[in-house]
Amino acid sequence: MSLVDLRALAAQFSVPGTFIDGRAHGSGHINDTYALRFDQDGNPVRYILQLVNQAVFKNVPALMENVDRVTRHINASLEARNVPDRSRRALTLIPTHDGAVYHVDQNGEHWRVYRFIEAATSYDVLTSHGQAYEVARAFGALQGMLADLPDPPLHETIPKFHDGPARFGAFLDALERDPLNRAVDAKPEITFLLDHEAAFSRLPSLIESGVLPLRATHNDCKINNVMIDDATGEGICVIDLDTLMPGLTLYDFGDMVRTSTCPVAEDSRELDRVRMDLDRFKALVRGYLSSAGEFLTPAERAHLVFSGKIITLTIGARFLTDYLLGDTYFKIHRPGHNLDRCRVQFELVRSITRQKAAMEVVVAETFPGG
Ligand code: ADP
Ligand code: GN1
Ligand code: MG
Repeated sequence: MSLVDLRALAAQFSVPGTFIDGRAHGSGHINDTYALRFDQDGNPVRYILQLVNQAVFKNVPALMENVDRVTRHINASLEARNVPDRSRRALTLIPTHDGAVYHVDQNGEHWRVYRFIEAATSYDVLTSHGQAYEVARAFGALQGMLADLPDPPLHETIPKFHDGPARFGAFLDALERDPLNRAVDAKPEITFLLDHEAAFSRLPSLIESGVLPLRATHNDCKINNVMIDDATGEGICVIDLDTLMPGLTLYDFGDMVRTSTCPVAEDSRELDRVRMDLDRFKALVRGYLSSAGEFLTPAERAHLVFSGKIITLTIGARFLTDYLLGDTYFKIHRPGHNLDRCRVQFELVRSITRQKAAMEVVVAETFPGG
């Protein structure tokens, strides 16, 4: 995207000051994200400009209605409790000159602008146990704030997003079609996944039987979707609200386990360094308890360890499916990137399986009586 284009897009929004420049930003796999700078009374002030991925999100107006409602709700919740520094603790959409929360360009693409959360970092790999605590506390606090979101329920921005049988079925379809003849490069991963089919229906059947409640959840609780304050280390703001919709707290917690207990990146090629670190898991469970402990039901608590395994397995399955289909969903930055990502997930599933008993003890000790 050229500077001229970014300037023209930025001009659609009610941002005070004069456009200076803009550049690609962050490491998300889905949207195109840019950091823009504006001169405001001689000071450079940043904003986030995002192109929402329409191949992934089929109904962007419905998605933006969710984001608008939720960001207002969170801002109001912080205000009601007189929380200081609120503009860094909740995303804020900047409207267009017409008062809309997104701009549609001549190609029918949807753009939005957020205030930039400054003096905070989103990490792809955590650097301390304290950060695992903070990430979990922040996502749990978001779940808590969403508990009193008034009706109607949020739109489902991606149908069947965490539906295990649907994800497994999509993998089987891809395997059968194998359009690029790539299955031959992924034989061990394919076998591993086929061996784990039974796990995919466990949480959906507990939803169906009413054992696990659907709540408004984030659904993409990877660690780089939390901004961590550079000065205090606090998980100050949850971002990436595109998949906020009715879901399971367990899908959220599972993604925290997937992304914050492993000392190497999601796409690392150092498979021998991939493992679920029990001390990080302890910090994660404690952080989650501090904000979500009050509202989690015993059934939710009972499946916290399994959630880490099933989400890691499911996201590994999605990476493998995308690899087989030619990398059309997740952004990739090298050949074989999705297969590398898949391998890390499956290695992590093995590590979680090996440490299941010790992880259950951590949960039992952290949630006494739960
Ligand atoms: P994606 O869906 O592609 O992951 P995100 O909304 O997570 O898109 O944004 C990608 C990255 O951009 C984030 O991981 C974060 O580093 C950065 N980012 C997004 N929104 C903000 C914001 N309001 N302030 C600062 N950084 C942000
Ligand atoms: C995507 O958008 P991002 O990078 O935060 C994906 C998640 C996956 C994750 C894997 C809408 O998250 O579901 O778990 O990649 N988001 C969507 O890293 O599919
Ligand atoms: Mg993201």
